[in-house]
Amino acid sequence: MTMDTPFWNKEVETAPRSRIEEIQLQRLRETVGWALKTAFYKKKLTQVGIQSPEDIRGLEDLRRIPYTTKDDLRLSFPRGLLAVDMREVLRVHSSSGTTGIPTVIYFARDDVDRWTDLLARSIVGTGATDGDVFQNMMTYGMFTGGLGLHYGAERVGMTVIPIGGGNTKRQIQTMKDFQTTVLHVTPSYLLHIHSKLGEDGIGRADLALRKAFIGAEPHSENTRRKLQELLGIDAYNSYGLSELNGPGVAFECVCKKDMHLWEDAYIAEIIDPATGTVRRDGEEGELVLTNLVRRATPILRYRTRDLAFLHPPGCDCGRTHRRLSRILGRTDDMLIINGVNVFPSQIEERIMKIPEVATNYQIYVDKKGALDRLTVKVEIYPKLFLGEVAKLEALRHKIVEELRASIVISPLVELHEPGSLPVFEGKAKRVVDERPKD
Ligand code: DLL
Repeated sequence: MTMDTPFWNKEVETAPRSRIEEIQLQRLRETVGWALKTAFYKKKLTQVGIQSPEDIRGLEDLRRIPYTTKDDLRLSFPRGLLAVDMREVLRVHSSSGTTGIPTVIYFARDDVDRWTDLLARSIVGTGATDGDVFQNMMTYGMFTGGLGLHYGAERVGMTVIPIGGGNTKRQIQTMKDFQTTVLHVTPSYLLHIHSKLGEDGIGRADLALRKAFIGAEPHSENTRRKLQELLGIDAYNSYGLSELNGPGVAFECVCKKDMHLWEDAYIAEIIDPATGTVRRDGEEGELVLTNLVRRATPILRYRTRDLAFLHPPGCDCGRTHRRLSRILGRTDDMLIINGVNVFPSQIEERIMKIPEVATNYQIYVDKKGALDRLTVKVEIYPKLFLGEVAKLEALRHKIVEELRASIVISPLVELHEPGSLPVFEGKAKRVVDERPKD
């Protein structure tokens, strides 16, 4: 079955795999040429015998190139990965992480142009059009979620409201005033916005919302479903990271069955995070990405630390670019609770399935004596607090049991009134780990 679906660049989006590989090889050579202009890659590539783009004879030669890590980027700060003269740099972005030395990415004019095109392609793939009013609730500034989508939406011809993050009352008022139809927002903030609807007399019926692009943080299929049902919209997962431009690496199409990773612009590999061995389609592992469209800061085989898998090619929409699964965790956010590995995403997946659970939660880890203690704090709907204590206790017990079934260990569960847990206007910080570091 093929869905009737719009395209931005049908020829590229539906290109045969052999054509995609041809483009990849040509662009990989080009990228290696750019990379050899940087101090960092000149050393790294020469060490493995790659001295010019011609040394890349086929796509398999990519495997000769060593991986690049976030530490490499930090150590190269500020200009070790810059491949062009500063006069050519049009824009600088950095990752949303706030700790330590930032990782900076430089964009030349053609880099911004190619990135913008990937976003226009992603937006159109969701069925959004130039008739839509687009409210960009992502933080502007150096974070790529603001300007990235802004440019993409303008290229599509949408009416763009560059409101940026935060100020929930104003967001809701603006959605009403301009009859916003499409949002760009983190899933956690959209849940928060939903919980505030109706407070100032503006309810769902006053809004014209029809779609949301949700991304920049992990979330489960249940969270997507919950958002769609609560708001009566279609929500599309969007994945990217600043090191690889930002959003527009992978985006869901109208089918909403995981995200097309734009393979004419990125080479994706899934590897075993422990050994570095490359895995096959369908096998889970760490996503490694090579950027094929950025001249000012080329990045080869970047270890994202995101765990995911790739679907084999094919989709009902007709696009041939492989789809990336939801991000299943990070190689570095795994909690180990008394020897048991726990991913925060597993906890979210479970609690969001429970209808009494409202929109905010927090995972809290500390120590009781020598043992780790995991507490899951969840907000529940206000009317439940008016019920009997026994009912609340039964609900608490039910949540404990649900979680135990998923994460093997039995957490403490605390029920909170809506609005009592910390609220995040950008990316949520769901895990608070207070265990002393030794
Ligand atoms: O978060 C870029 C972005 C902006 C993506 C807007 C989507 C929408 P960074 O700040 O560099 O860039 O953070 C990248 O966030 O390695 C993932 O761990 C996580 N992440 C991003 N999108 C998703 C997603 C932007 N859809 C890091 N699902 C990545 C799960 C995501 N995790």
